[in-house]
Amino acid sequence: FDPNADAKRNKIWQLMEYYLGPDVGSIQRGIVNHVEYTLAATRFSFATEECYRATAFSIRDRLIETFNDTNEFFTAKDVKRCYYLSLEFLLGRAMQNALVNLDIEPNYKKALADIGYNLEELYEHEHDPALGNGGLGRLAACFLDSMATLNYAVWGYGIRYTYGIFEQKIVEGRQVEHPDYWLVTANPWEIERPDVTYAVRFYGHVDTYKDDKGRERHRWTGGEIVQAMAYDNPIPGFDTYNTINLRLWKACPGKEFDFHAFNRGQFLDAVKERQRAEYISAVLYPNDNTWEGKELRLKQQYFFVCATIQDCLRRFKKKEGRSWDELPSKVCFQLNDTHPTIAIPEMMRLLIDIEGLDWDKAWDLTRQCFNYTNHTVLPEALEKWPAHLIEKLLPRHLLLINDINYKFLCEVRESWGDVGEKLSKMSIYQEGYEKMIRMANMAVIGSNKVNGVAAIHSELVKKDLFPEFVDYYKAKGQPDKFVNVTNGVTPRRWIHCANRGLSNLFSEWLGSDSWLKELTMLQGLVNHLDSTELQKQWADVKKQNKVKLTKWIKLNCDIDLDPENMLFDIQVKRIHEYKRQLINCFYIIHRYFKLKKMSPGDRDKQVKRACLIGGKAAPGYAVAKTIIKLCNNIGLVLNNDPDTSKYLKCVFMPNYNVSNAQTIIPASDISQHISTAGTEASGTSNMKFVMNGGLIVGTMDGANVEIREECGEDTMFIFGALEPEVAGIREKAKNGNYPISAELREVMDAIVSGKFSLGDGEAHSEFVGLIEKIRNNGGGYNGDFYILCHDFPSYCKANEQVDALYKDQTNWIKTSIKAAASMGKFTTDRSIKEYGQIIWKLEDAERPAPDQSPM
Ligand code: CR1
Repeated sequence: FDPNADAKRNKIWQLMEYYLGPDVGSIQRGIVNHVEYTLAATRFSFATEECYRATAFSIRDRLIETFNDTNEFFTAKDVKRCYYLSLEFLLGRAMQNALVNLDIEPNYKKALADIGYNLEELYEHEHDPALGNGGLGRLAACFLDSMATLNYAVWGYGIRYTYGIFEQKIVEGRQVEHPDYWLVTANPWEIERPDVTYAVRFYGHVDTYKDDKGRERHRWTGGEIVQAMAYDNPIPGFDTYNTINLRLWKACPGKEFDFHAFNRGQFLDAVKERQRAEYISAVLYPNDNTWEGKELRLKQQYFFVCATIQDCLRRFKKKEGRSWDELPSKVCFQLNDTHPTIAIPEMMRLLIDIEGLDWDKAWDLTRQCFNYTNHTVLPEALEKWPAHLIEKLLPRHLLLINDINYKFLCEVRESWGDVGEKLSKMSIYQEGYEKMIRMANMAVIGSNKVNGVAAIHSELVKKDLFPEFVDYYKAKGQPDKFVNVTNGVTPRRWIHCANRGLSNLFSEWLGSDSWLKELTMLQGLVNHLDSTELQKQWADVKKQNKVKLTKWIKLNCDIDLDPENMLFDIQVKRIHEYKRQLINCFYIIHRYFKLKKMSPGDRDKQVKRACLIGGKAAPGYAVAKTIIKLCNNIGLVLNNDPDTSKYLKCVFMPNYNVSNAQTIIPASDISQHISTAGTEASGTSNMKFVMNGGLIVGTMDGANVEIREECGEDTMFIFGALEPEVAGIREKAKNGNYPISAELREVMDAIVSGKFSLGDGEAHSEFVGLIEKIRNNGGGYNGDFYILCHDFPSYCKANEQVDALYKDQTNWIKTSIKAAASMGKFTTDRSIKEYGQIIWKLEDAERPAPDQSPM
């Protein structure tokens, strides 16, 4: 007890100028202070780059205040916490988002203008932090925004990769990968925590011993120790005083030193050996929706999960007098796909080996704390690790997995009898020459709730992936273990930051900006559908966005587009066969041929179209890289054809990422979401496009189905086989019953004849390979697994409907308004509310307005 505690506190209070003011003067003082004392730059002339960093630091100061106070509030209230475990967070740039959410953007703009800097220009100086591949990582980032906004006590946990997703350059039409060393300019947004570190062990062996109560215990020893060091990234909520955290771990050498090597005089070798530790958090694996069974990847998974669970249990135990029984009412974890599933045996290890709980108690707690989100049913994405690899790297975990599996299968046998076939499907082990650990089965067995990410996908998860589990849990009285939570996107970034013109329009016509927190309010726009003033403003906003993208394309691709007269048709997403960029290429070629055959007079009656494609291919995915080359070559042929280039252009936009997306998406008239039905779990850019006034050309897949339900079928150009039809079509096709339309034949023939190879022999043989695989479909062989040939004719029709509607501009604009106004469901605020209520059982933990007077 310190009798002077209050006096000391008061003194500290006086020393601190509490709460940095939001007024222009305070902001300017903050920035100039950082120029001088953080950057040590000269205060009378600092470059824009330095101004960006000083401004970022001054914003971070404000974030830290609300971050600290939010944490203190959560602790004082002892609220239940949820931890979102993900190997990917695709945050995108932070500056504008932070200013918007802290509600200080206008004052920063003024403060900077006054000293000669343009805020929008500063935004462009930020290196896009890209610690994710695609939809899964971006979803995690949108989720964080909504978790903070909804005042949930959630923290994200992941890895602070030194290299994010590679930068894509296009050289002679081909993807070239450049390492993304994003920390080169330092990261002013993070808070380094050298005092928050945990030891993580790899390899070694397991000893058994008897404790003082005579119980058999396990001790994992030996091997290598790596330290995980925390970096905090404050995530401010919108229109709230809450700021939550994304804690990312960096791998550092362990604290123990190899004295042996040192004594032998091999000091430098010893240091070199220790440096290998840093390799664990060096690089993000660049695969989207494909699993690569590399040992380093498994190391990454365990590394971040081990540090995370230790950190979360330490926080739980900090409050005195805790009983372990309280754990499920205070802590839960969400596994973002199976990537962090090793957390389940890790939790068991910590509870049993370290905390001394008995097995059954530990398993009971674990099962209540974990939840698992499935993001794909594609077989190539489902993680299966060789048991011997887990045994080598994590020997204690393999023992625990064996226990978990054995006890689970006993439970099943008890209630179901010996149902061999079903048991082998539910086992964590996939038997065979090489025994494999099925991470998805472990995630289901160790979780309280399992969810898919869109209605159609959640049904497929139950029907195709886990039917035995569904039956089993139903029989056990847990019919609601499998649930759906449809994805969303945050309107703060994807409308307010990306499309300020549209955001202002919404606020003006709806009478306030409350729609940013209650997106269903957009529906109010439908009342004004017939207002020519609204229609005109709507068209103007779209025009301006198209002009902006046209400039971007001129700068990055040196291609001229006509934003006044061309329909902008956009497909941006990872390049993957299931996403069918190829069917888009086929249609573009078909359209080109049609134009070529027309008289100039007829051409003039056609809708002019700019087909814009973008996305990265995994570096090891050869087919995807060939598709990029094909897009680029189609562009070269079309854009240089004097007969048609005015009517049809094709552009491959390089290095698609979050910040480019913020320019690309608002400029679309239509966007393409055309996966084979049943393959795209949800898609999230489909939502962003429609909110920004673009219409969808799409299949009945993923969230398209629900978007159509909300917006009306007249707002979407739907085509293609339905999910229940796909298997039958594949089967029929295999047996040789597979017509290819004359139009598609013409396109394929042209590709095979070399029309798009442009004298490049290597490209030519790759293109021919693509086509021949599809064409030779039959005779028991599924060369056209994604049924491009089947869906092509209806795809052409959908595209004709696009042209027909576009010719009627008034109707087009009204359709676009109606669709955007009906997107209320697709905010992550709705998704996260559902997670909070159905899965996490969290309470609202809104921090009250700060008390600015000294105590
Ligand atoms: C899905 O392919 C979905 C995102 C986010 C992806 C995409 O349709 O929108 O997840 N899945 O839920 C994935 O990356 C590993 O699986």
